[in-house]
Amino acid sequence: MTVNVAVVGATGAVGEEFLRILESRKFPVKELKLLASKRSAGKKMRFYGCDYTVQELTKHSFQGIKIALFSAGGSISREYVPYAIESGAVCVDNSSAFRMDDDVPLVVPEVNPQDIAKHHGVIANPNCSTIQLVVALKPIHDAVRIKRIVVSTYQAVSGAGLKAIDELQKETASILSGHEGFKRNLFPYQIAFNVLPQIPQSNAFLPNGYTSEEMKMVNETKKIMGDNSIRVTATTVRVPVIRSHSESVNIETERKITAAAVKKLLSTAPGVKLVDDTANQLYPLATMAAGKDEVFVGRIREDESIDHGINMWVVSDNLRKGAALNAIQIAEKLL
Ligand code: NAP
Ligand code: 3JN
Repeated sequence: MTVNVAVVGATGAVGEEFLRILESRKFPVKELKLLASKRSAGKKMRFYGCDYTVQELTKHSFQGIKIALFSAGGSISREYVPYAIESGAVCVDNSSAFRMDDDVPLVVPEVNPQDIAKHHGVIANPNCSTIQLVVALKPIHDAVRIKRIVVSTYQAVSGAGLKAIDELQKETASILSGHEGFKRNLFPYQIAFNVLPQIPQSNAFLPNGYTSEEMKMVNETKKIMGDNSIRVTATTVRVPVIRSHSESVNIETERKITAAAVKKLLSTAPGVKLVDDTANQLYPLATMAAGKDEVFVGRIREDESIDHGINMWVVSDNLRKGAALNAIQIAEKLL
């Protein structure tokens, strides 16, 4: 069976990845519709060696569409997902617009595939930092129950879109060539050769002092794991890396689990690639995960400051498993 597919936000960092993954996974596309803003209408994008013309998104864009992959931000999803559903499409939405709605499944296929069936026309794709965290932690939670998670992220600039990649590249080149006065458009401070403890870059801080990215990780982790009792705290940080988010993760479990047992569990866990050979200086890297599908886990060791604690290092390509791949895996399960 082949189906008509629409990609909303096709010209963006996630949109471009959607096309690559639809193609490489041979998703059964009958007709493909590429949608973006008026600015990009008429632009050509390649799919299976052919040129496809980007069209302006309107409320009439979804006639005949079976699967709509949304990745153009929350306000676009809030406005256009209802039109897509009305036209008979099932939407997989990459934005935070519906993630915490009770009647919208928030799905990572390795963790809670059973929730897909509960959808009413829209399935939410979690935040990239949450996805890689829960893929790594679900097998441990199932084995010994996780009581508390403390996570700090090191997030690539591509998480903030194509303009952010451009700003890092241009600012780096400008600094290296000795020019002064580079004009930033996106990040509040220099991102080249720097580390910014603020994500997103605008309107980030909430009354509790956390950023919205941090609270997404807290709330989404509980919803996907189906366990509100897990305590989660997060610090999200932008680093001058183009692709792949890295995370330092500390967990406290109800029952004791050794580092060796965690390695054994994760060596066969779905979607996980264990890279943990410290004798040979082998551990996950952003460069290792970029362009790959798996969540890479390593540096697994017992937290010697508490009775039942584990530390680990978790890395994944934020545009693939963190966004486009996870959404397409959901769509595959839908079909
Ligand atoms: P991006 O590179 O800035 O691309 C934004 C895309 O949205 C472009 O295709 C843009 O089209 C389109 N767009 C903007 N305004 C539009 C409008 N009025 N009507 C139609 N299309 C419009 O951003 P990105 O990194 O791809 O991310 C896009 C969204 O995906 C984010 O805002 C977020 O909601 C979601 N996202 C989720 C995750 C995750 O963690 N799961 C990760 C990254 C992003 P033009 O070319 O016409 O401007
Ligand atoms: O900054 C990152 O690394 C991830 C960013 C994700 C993002 C960016 C803009 C809007 C989101 C998201 O997925 O939560 C959103 C949003 O839809 O709220």
